[in-house]
Amino acid sequence: MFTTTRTRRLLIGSGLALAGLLGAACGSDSASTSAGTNTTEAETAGAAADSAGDAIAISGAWARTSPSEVDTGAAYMTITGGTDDDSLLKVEVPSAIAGMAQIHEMVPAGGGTESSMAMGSTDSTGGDEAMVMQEVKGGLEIPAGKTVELAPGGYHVMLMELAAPLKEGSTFDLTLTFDKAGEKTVNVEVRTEAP
Ligand SMILES: [Cu+2]
Repeated sequence: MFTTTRTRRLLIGSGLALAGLLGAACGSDSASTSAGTNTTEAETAGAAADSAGDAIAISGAWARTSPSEVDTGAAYMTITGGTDDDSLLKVEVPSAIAGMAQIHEMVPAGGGTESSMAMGSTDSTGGDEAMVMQEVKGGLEIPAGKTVELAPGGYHVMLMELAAPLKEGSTFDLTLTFDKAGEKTVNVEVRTEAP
């Protein structure tokens, strides 16, 4: 799964025009095959922001199965900005799934943040570097035309007070509220690893 994540990050780094490619790649794991196809689209990167009505897009939403001994879980997705800069203000989860949801980010331990929590080994990213997670305050920025990944080891939607363990193959809705785009509902699939 890290191969996929890294590939996507490389793609993201190479230009605004990739927003479309990433959108097209959602649902299958074809991002790795699109690396060589962006040459011509890159030329139109400047025009991408001009296309009227480009809405924020959310793809690949999934949540990791949760062990029965914890009452927290995490959900991930890819958010691609629309025509305007926007920000994700809050995430809501049905009470039948969890008591509350927060937007979190992973930061290196010892980063000087006061409100961070130590990360449990169940969500380890596999590295030796100690990471802690903290709530993203004031909204998660989604710049116009840029793609923001919520992925293991980075930003995620923290599900707290789970009503029951997240079982593989089940699904639930999350409601995302953006500053400008308003409310968007995404269906989240529970999986053991990234799609
Ligand atoms: Cu978290």
